Amino acid sequence: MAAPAAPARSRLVLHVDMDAFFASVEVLDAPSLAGLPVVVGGTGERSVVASCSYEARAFGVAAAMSTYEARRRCPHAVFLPGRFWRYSEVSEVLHRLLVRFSPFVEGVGLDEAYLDVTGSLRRFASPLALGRELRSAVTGGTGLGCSVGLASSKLLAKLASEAAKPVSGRGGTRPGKGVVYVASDDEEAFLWPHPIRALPGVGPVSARKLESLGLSTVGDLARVPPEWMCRYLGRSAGVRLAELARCVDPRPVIADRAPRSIGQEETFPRDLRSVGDLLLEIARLSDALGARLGEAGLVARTITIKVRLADRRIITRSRTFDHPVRSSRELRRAATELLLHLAGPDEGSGPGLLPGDARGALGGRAAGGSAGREASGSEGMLAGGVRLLGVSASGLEAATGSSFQMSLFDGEPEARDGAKTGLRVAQSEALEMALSKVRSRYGVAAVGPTALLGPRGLRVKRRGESQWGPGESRSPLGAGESK
Ligand code: TTP
Ligand code: MG
Repeated sequence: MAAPAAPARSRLVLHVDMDAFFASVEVLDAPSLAGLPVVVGGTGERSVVASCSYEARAFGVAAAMSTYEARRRCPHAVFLPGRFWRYSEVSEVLHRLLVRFSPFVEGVGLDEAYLDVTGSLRRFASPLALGRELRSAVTGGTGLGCSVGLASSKLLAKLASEAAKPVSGRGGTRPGKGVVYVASDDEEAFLWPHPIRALPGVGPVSARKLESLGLSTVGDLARVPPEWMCRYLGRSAGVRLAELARCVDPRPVIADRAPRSIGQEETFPRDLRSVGDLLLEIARLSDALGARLGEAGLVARTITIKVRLADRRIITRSRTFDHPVRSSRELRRAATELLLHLAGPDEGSGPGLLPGDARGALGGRAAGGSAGREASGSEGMLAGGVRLLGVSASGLEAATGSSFQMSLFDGEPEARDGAKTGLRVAQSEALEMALSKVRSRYGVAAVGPTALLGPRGLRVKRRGESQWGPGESRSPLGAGESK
């Protein structure tokens, strides 16, 4: 599925590429090969090398070289025919690891992928820290080495991962940097010394043409007027190369299997009848959902609540926002509005039915546009009891700095005061980040909104908890609290 990633400029793209992939898998499965020159490819007369270990590269062996030539250069290498099924198996493991770092993963071949990690960056101290963690996760999960590049575009991220590779030469093999991050201020200094063949779309024919004109590096290309390139290469190739040479590469990361929606739901051991209880559950579910969106680096445009009544009818209600939503607080407010709308006009104002902060969060506003499958009329629909409650987020996008700024405190008094809003936004972002760090260290129950504080501490929703019905002994409200 094609899913939109973050808009250009503000993006952080990560490129990961396995080191000597086929050859490394062979070494992994036969450890006695470690440290030896290993060549994987066809063994026939007209065959070529598909992959070779860095030890083989030290003898001048390279991918796409004829096997005959590889044997001549390194006769003592171990030549193997390759096991494609096994490489696919490892590739699948790699993909499963990568989606933990971003929902926007675009696989390229078996051993490389681009990730839009713009939103995920919030969980890490820096782009380099993110890259290092991903690299050690890949190595830990597959037993294989990989190289990682990070930059604002696919072009630069790929070149950065190449710059992170191990190095082989006459003197032997030495480890590479492993992770290279190209900051936006360093893009030209990094890109321009590369040969023009480093740019996608520059094949041997174009390269020869440009080299015959005295242009050998990307920097040389960047210095000639774009019209000049169009004259020699044709309009579309000329414009494209002129842009790439100036570090302009807006190609998006097209996610292979990005989620359409993320949701939390819970089936209760006893049907809930009080709006107060339902709102507490909404708070728990929204809190858990906000944490999951944050972990995935996503924001959402549409919030949906799902209610299964005691008679098993299902009702859904959703609201679509014109700004992205991510914080637990905003999710909770939207879900609360939707639930109260279902509960009927009197429910939101009756004394004692709502926790004080839930009433405050509503700010007297009515629920926005709603849609969904209707069980029957909506007045007092929940009075017969609620068996299951769910909150989900769809219309997902990668979170960017600006999407957070627009989403927070919208419609609240502080939002009208520009200076104050900026400060609150920064404070809130710092708070969300701190919460996420505390939770990753001490567990999901370590911190949460005061509304979830019960006599036994925080009653947070854990992922997957009660998804298919409650356990025997657990009450979501704690013993004796359920009405
Ligand atoms: P690459 O990533 O280009 O090469 P590599 O992983 O072997 O080495 P490195 O990335 O460290 O430079 O290709 C990935 C795999 O794709 C490679 O292991 C074998 C396969 N492949 C082919 O089958 N034919 C080819 O012509 C090439 C280049 C690769
Ligand atoms: Mg590779």
